[in-house]
Amino acid sequence: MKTSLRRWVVRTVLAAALSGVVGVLSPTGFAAPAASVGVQRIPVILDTDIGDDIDDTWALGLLLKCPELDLKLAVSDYGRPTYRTRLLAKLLVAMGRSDVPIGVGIEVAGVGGEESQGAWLGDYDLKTYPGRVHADGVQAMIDLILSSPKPVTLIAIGPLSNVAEALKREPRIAERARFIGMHGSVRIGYGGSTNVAAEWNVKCAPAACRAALSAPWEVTITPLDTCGLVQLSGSTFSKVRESNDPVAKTILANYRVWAAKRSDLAPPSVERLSSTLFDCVAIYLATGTELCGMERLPIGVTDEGFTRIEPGAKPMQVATSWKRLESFHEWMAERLTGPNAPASGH
Ligand SMILES: [Ca+2]
Repeated sequence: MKTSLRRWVVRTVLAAALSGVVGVLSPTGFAAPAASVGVQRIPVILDTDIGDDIDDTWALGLLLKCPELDLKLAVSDYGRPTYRTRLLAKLLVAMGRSDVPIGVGIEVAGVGGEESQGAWLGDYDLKTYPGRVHADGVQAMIDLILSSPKPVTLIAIGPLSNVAEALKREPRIAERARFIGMHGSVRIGYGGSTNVAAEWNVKCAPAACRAALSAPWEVTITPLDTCGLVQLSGSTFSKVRESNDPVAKTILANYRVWAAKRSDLAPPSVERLSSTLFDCVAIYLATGTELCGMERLPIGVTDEGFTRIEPGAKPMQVATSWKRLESFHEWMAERLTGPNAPASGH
């Protein structure tokens, strides 16, 4: 190797290492992502009930910080399509990713209530969104999955009305995608309780959840057993709170607005700790599973919204325990305050 070439290689590898894009250990010990050195990114669709609990907003930000993942489409789910899609749009603008196509999810009768991030959303006009807006978000999901050269990962972090509708319209999507969801309660309920619960995303639409979990795609879920234990506090929370990163700042601004409306869900001090960040675990599971204890379990869905281990039900990968929960908190804080993933196609 010529000296000049060798110098260039050394310089490039060093620069890559310093910017955290090759598989070197970062200061907190995590293998940094390898997105910019020819590693294939995973095409992702996010299906979200953003605008109710605040964890979807954290999860969206986290997804934009994962260079392994290439967000191709984000669709609002579980009704209130106008509010949720406007919120998605304004969040993506604030987070510096207004190139991401978004889709309007289906209306769900009877779903309404207060807009807990309405004070941040203001009178934002969806027409001003620079990216593409699909009026039929379900069809956009189907079209993307069927046309993608690589299998799509569908990350679903809400009740599954859109996903069930998509499977009904076009069952072949299950041959072309894998499903990762924040759903259920297998052995643990809310807040680490040993009473299993009819978890919200399942309970709101049990039939839709049953359709999604039993479809013939690879299914991975984080039930309350793992996602219900995630909460940033101490140094991991303050790292995000003190960050000047636009994604972190947008999350915190929305968190404060949301907490003022939702004192029933918000912790006592929003400046010291997060609420439970259920949905962020589904994002993590699209990148890897090493921090979780995974089990392959046959899971059935009852009409009341319980997820039971049921012989004969479809087996799926279930994150039933944490191997290293504190490492997950550190990973989240590091990602949320790190660089944005490149735009799609880069
Ligand atoms: Ca959610």
